[in-house]
Amino acid sequence: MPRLFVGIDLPDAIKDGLLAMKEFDLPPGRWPKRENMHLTLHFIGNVPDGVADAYEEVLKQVDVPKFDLTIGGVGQFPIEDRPRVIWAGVDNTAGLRALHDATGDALEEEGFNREKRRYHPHITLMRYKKPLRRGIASTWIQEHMDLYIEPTQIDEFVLYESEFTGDGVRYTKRAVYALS
Ligand code: 2AM
Repeated sequence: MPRLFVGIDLPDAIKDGLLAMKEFDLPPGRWPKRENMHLTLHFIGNVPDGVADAYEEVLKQVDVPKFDLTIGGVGQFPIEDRPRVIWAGVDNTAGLRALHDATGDALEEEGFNREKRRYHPHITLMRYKKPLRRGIASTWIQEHMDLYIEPTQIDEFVLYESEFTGDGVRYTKRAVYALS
């Protein structure tokens, strides 16, 4: 069963900006490979081949204009507890919300159950198998709070397939959809 998610492949300028922060004063964890860096719109998970085909098809209906993506600030998940993930923030602009809503609506037509929690767009930078001790990342987070990467145009979105390989996770593009 393919494991799917819908997301945005980040433009080079954003990947460059984020990779420039890859510093060694954070405890070692897993930082995504350049080619894997993305923004998730909807995590789908494992679905039968027929459902994957239906999702792939229905996403062609999405008709949303190109928009600018702005990166700003960093944070952790869970927010109040021992972090498992350190992320870069993404401005939840009208353009991004339009794409998030339209892709969610399209998938729902084929039976997808949308996440009930509010969408909190973020780009995962560091991931820890074992949560860090409380406070251990807070200095790094405070130091990088002023992260800002200029608005960069997004002109497509992607249906990704995620595969576990001996060499870690690999995201392949099952389909790419142009924005209008
Ligand atoms: P994350 O980076 O914040 O963990 C592929 O797994 C992508 O889908 C990741 O960017 C991941 O976000 C996102 N995702 C959202 N919900 C998920 C879930 N329940 N399990 C795995 N990945 C999830």
